[in-house]
Amino acid sequence: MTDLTSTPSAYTGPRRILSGIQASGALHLGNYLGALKRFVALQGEGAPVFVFVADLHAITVWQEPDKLQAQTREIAAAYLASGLDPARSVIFPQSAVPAHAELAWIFNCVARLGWLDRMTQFKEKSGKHKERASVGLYTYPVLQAADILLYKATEVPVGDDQKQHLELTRDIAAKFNTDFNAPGFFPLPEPVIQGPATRVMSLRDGQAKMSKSDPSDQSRINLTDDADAITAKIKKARTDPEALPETVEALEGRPEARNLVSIYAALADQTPAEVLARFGGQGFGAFKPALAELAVEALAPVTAEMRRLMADPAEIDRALARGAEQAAGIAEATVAEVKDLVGFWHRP
Ligand code: AQP
Repeated sequence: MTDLTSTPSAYTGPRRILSGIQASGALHLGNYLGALKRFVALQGEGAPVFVFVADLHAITVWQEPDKLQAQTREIAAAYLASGLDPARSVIFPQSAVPAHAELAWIFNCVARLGWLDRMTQFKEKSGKHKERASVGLYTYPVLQAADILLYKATEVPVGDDQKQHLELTRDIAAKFNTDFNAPGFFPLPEPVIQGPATRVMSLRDGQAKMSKSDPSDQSRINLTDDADAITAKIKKARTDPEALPETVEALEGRPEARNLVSIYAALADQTPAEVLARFGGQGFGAFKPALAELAVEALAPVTAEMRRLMADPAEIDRALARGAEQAAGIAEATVAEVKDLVGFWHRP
């Protein structure tokens, strides 16, 4: 990667927070703790929060056309049910703001092939048959850079897996500002990767990320799981035979134990040290039921509210339409400035 981003940002605009989740449905505990719960916390931070449903990103892998709209509404329902307030935050579907695709094209001409070649997520997602992957899957991080920079976002709350993409966004911003002699035009956004659950791991393998594409449903807690399913999955979660240690350092080399302690901490708004102060010395026979109870308590209201919203999507659609209009106003202004900088023709 180039070292463009080591240059301090000359951007002087206001703070803006932005993030999104793909419209591929199937939200899990990793998305809830690593993304949703944190978006809601940031809502009170004094900077506007933009949260979109990434349906353009979703189609980088095949999506059934008759399901995509419902999946988009489902993510929006998760936003609302988790506590995002459409009166305070801008919630919108990515495809409803055409400027995302427009800026992504211009960024495709700024980003270098070598930069994209290094993206580990493409390698993981395309697997052994990369020649069969869509071109969109390859340029996915360029669209992500457009999503962020259209709104001149300064902070992007994401899970640990998105760190490399954020670095690419910063490189694209820095190169654009340099190439078009516009110092400080785009900010160099900061990834906000904080809290005990930036990387929630699979319940079956403490070395693998909890992910919707894991073939084992036992590996994850879905936001659609009921109390019995959540309890059963936590009970069956892989662990080691030792009792929980007294200190965080002693979790070293025990990935499954670390994962369950981190999940507990994130759900209870505690630090892992606080969790171990209570459970250190106890076995998983005591810890797992406590964790299951906490997970059910935290997720049941979100799941119930999502179901209510999905049963009558008018409320979701109103929030999305309002958000799309607000987002488009800002995005179109940025694209107009970008076109001027690039030198495109415009009506005299
Ligand atoms: N396991 C995780 N722990 C913490 N955060 C996570 N995120 C995803 N998995 C975890 C965060 O959730 C946000 C939205 O993710 P996404 O749906 O846009 O895409 P993703 O990261 O590709 O989600 P999955 O489940 O991991 O999908 P697959 O299986 O397709 O790869 C992001 O902020 C992400 O960091």
